[in-house]
Amino acid sequence: MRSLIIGAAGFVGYYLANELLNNGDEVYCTKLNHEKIDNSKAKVVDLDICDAMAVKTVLAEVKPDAIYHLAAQSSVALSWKRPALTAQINIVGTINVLEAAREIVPEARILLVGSSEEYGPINLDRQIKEDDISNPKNIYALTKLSVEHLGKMYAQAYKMNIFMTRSFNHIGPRQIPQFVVADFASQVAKIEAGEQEPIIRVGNLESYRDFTDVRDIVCAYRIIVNKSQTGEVYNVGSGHAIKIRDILDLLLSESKVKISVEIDKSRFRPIDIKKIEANVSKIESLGWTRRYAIKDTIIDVLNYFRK
Ligand code: A2R
Repeated sequence: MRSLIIGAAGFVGYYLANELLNNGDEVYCTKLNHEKIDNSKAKVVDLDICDAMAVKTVLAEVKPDAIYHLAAQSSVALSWKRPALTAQINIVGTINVLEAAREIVPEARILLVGSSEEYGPINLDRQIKEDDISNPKNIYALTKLSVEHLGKMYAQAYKMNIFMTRSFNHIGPRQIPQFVVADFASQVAKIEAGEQEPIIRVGNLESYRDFTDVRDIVCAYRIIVNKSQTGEVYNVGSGHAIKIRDILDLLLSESKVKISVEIDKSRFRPIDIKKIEANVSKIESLGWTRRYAIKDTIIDVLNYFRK
């Protein structure tokens, strides 16, 4: 299978390229002009998805059997500051990918990656399912829900093979410290190295999130592309919510030095969700199971920042 990863220079793209190569795919990766791809076995092409003609040119050159569309403006914080840019990249960029695929590789199997953020501030005492209501409360989440609807619409209108995810928090080495586990782990590593005073600054520790190792996430993406029916949406997560405080406590217990904790209210989100946990029975029905214990992954992230 010839697979094209669009937006492969990001956090997930690195792991997805390895996952597909390890499973025998021929892998093409796109990146922005200023980015680098850390993989000698993948073929690399520059592509800005906001350029509709350039997307068509890449698809005509590569002729992929499968397209994994990861390219996005993926920061919630930046989506508030640059809403039009976020919509341009996430919505118009995805339309450019879908239109190019419709014209050039209409049989290709296409994955559009969405987010658990699409569900919004739910208040459930059970796991959330794909057919529960979405109520996005930030610009990023709204663009991702739009992408999901676009995918369903193209699948139905043009009989294309398109699958969507609502991916829950994923973590692993190489993630940037804008995300909570990487943020805490990088602070612990800096304190150990004497680069930060022995105080860790944190936001809301009382919420629960569903964390999964990024290597399990990309395995789910490969399985969806290979096995799913068109038009389907999948929760991709672990099915186990962890309290943010427990992640911090684990990292503090692993620290080589004594660290105190300071709550920084500026790190709180204006609208936050107390607890969100994925129901993953739909993705499991395709044969996917989690392989990585999340505590081991958290320690891997700490060791990554120590290096
Ligand atoms: O924003 P940058 O410079 O980090 O580049 C990101 C890239 N990207 C684009 N690629 C092509 N054309 C564009 N106009 C464009 N704008 C941004 O997409 C980055 O290299 C990549 C997305 O990777 P990350 O931001 O690291 O996201 P991650 O964690 O790999 O998540 C993959 C997907 C995204 O759709 C997320 O929204 C979703 O999973 O959670």
